[in-house]
Amino acid sequence: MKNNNLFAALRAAFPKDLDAVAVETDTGLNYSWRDLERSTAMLANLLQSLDLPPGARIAVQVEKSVEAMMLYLATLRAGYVFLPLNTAYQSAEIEYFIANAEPSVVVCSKKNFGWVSKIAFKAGTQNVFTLDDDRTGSLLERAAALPEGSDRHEVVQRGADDLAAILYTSGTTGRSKGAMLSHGNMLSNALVLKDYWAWEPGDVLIHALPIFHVHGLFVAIHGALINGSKMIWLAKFDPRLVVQKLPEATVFMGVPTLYVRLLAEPGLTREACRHMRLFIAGSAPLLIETFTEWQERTGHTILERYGMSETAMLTSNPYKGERRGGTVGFALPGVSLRVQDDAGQPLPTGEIGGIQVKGPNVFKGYWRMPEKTKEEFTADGYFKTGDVGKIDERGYITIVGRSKDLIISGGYNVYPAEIEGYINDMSGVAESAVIGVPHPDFGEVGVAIVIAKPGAKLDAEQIIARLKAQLANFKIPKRCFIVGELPRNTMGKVQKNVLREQHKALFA
Ligand code: MCA
Ligand code: AMP
Repeated sequence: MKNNNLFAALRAAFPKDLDAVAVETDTGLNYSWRDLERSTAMLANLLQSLDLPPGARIAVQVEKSVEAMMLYLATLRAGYVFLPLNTAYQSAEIEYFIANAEPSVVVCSKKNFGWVSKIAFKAGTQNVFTLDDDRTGSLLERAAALPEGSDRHEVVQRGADDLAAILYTSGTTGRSKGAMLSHGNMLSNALVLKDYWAWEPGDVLIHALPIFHVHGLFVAIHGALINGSKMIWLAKFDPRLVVQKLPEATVFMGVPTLYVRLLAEPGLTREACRHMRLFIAGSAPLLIETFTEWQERTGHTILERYGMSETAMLTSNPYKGERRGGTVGFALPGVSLRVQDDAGQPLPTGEIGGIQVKGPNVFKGYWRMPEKTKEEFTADGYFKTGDVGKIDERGYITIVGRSKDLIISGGYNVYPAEIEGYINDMSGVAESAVIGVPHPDFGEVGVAIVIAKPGAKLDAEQIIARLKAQLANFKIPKRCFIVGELPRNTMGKVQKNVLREQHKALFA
């Protein structure tokens, strides 16, 4: 029987020479394909030795490292479900994810072990480990202590519909939802992109993104591995280092903020990019100014694509044809994409409406939220993305906005409802509105507008400081204003568009 485990497909693409370098790091440490094979086998054996139930979730909140990637691959290999968590998340956020996902294993950093393990034990998780930053009792140390032969492991049999990962994505109302992605979802997307972006032998990817979201974890890692390509691995995005490494690479992927910061590097020249084949951008809108300036500076045209946690990649500008700035290109092969009006009727070419999608890449639903899942799909099986856009006569798709109240800041999603909830819980606050405004570095950032209760005195800086103590840093509004009232329409609804207009030049 064919094994549909995603890892089996990635493993099959490893080059013949297993001693060649698979991952080169910025610390000078290199990992061969054999290292990937052996370490993932050991970690998979270790996970299996824990006697976990089928479908067990492995929740991981660790700094980016090659070992963290190996843990991801080992989880696939052993047939469990990977649950990556942003390192910026603080205790309330982690508490929610762990209570909701009920992982059998939690892996965290040494510095967070105290509070994370407390949360995990409280939620009934018996297995809490560090990865490798604390040699005693860490997962890697345990794996190394396994009996001889533990570096061999037969990839566990999985079906295409079996779960491979859960990615939490926030909702416009209520708490985060876990998007369930299967082995088949991810493999189909990886194979389509290999072809669409014309990956070729000898390609080398600069990996500079975090590995707890779709872009860095799936698009970048699967892209390189399924092509047997080497990765130049940066633990943290450093524009100078990226420019230095460009002559050794052929492919780069980044959110728009990475491109903006690279353009500020004097070393970014045509000469530095001479060896490069492809620059790919996504996760947030790429400004036409960035697109054009990049073309002028480097001679390369950035290829913009569009995706979501629930669907992986949906559309892409073409590799060979015209890459049109301001558009996200065409629906990928196998992806059906349509634009509908609010009444659920298809719209003619060029008209703006809700983007809906269907395809082998579309997720299996939200973890333990069947009702929510049902709401987000149409009767004929299309997923409602919450993005608003149009398709032109040549088939290019443009995203013009979002029907979901969402801010995308430096490629990270921030849900105003979540931040407003925290502000509204503070004493003396009557209500608040969090809006996104343009920002030269992050594309968009949050700004909080707060109304005090009668007689209460509020301090904007204190509100920001309190949020910082509770929430992931990228969610913190960059500015806070205390005002007398919020603009409302005749229905009494806060007019966020009016607030956005008022504050649009704040960071100009
Ligand atoms: C950091 N800060 C931010 C952000 N990142 N503020 C707003 N938005 C952000 N994204 C703030 C911190 O709170 C801190 O503020 C200060 O900046 C410095 O923090 P630091 O961590 O040092 O920042 P950095 O290292 O410069 O990070 C910026 C970054 C990072 C490199 C652009 O945000 C990043 O890696 N973004 C990529 C996100 C990504 O991979 N998204 C893909 C999602 P203070 O000093 O006040 O505390 S996948 C997706 O969207 C879909 C599926 C798709 O299509 O790909
Ligand atoms: P996430 O929840 O992190 O998966 O974010 C997915 C959202 O990011 C999408 O629904 C879009 O709103 C946005 N997005 C991703 N790629 C692009 C892009 N190239 N242009 C505009 N928005 C994008």
